[in-house]
Amino acid sequence: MAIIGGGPAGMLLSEILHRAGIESVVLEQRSRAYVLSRIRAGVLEPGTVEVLRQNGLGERMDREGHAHDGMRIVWAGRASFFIDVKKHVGKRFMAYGQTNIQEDLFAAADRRKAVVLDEAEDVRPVDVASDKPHVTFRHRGASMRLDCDFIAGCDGFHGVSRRAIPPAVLREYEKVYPFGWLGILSETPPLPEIVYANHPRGFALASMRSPTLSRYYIQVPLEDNTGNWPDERFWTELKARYPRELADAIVTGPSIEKSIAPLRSYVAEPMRHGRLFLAGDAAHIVPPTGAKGLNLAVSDVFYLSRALEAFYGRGSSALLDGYSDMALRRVWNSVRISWWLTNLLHRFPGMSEFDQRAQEFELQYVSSSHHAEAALAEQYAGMPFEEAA
Ligand code: FAS
Ligand code: PHB
Repeated sequence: MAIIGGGPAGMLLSEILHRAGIESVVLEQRSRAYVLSRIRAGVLEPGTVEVLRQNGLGERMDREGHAHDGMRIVWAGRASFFIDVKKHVGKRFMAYGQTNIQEDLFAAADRRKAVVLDEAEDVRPVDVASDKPHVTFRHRGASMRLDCDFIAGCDGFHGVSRRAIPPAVLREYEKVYPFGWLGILSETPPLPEIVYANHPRGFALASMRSPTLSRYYIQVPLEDNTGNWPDERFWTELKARYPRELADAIVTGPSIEKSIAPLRSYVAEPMRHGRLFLAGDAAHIVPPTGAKGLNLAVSDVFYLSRALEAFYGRGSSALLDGYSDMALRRVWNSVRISWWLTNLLHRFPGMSEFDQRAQEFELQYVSSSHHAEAALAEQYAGMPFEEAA
């Protein structure tokens, strides 16, 4: 198995395949330090938590992660409401940073002396539609070729794998949002809950990485940049978007990371072409409003690894043949809820007062209807993985 990309999708796939006795080589274009420097996701669905535990990656997560019963939404300065995932779904989700998961995956790979080639250059999947695909690349100045049975494209949105699917075959669906999220990390005690805010000044989110590490976001215009946001201005704006009692509870401090992520929804179909299988951001991108990006990478890897185990273990290619459709059913479900939450919680340029009030009364409905809350709780927790037929 050739795995292009050493982010969460690629490294998790390599780990799970190893535990099934299936060999893989991971080709990562960046250094390990660079991969670990990226601050990204923070919320794990119960399904993701189980996959990590089942594959020997749960010990530190269970020790350092923070289990949550649900998340809170505040809007228009009103009293907040709590989406009680535990009450409606019977499960809790986990706040545990993607960086920690990446560290845990690298540590597991080192323990098993995995073949992970960092700083692999000019990686190219070749003959993916044949039954003898291979990957060419340069590593430490030498030109290399890796012959393999299958190629997993785990190289993210800007990777090379998706481009190996012929344009006549590839179908792309995209929506670009007219704003981004300015995120900061600060060594301050976080609010006790994950709190989303819809405010006329724009969206805000309070989250955490540990009892001493907070993660906050505010919606900013697409053309904005971090240079416009000294810490003082960020904290003032963040507090302005929360009701007084929550704003007063936010502990401020120097930022240790500050970045702006653009928001887009994107899905590439199919997620398979010949012996190339896409997984994670290589196939789909969601606005982080629903905390789905990393979780979808895990569900893709769960389905793909199960299919590969059936192929190598029982000679059955049925799950490989069904991989794309099965993964896409879960992808589109997450893409839809992420799009819905993004529309519900953000202030769009050109939005009228009517639009703002309509948003607020949709929130009013979700906060007052057991059925609406249950539907949102089920989606936020993530739909159960499909059984193998
Ligand atoms: P990744 O992009 O993480 O990893 C792909 C890897 O492939 C990278 O290491 C890259 O260097 C490598 N690669 C790329 N091209 C290559 C090539 N040609 N050859 C070899 N290697 C190559 N999700 C959330 O749930 N919540 C969030 O708050 C959140 N914030 C985000 C902020 C940003 C700025 C970004 C970009 C994403 C964010 N996400 C968030 C989504 C994110 O967590 C992804 O869903 C997750 O990283 C997906 O993992 P992978 O599919 O492994 O892709
Ligand atoms: C995070 O903790 O980074 C986070 C939490 C919830 C989201 C997105 C990001 O919806």
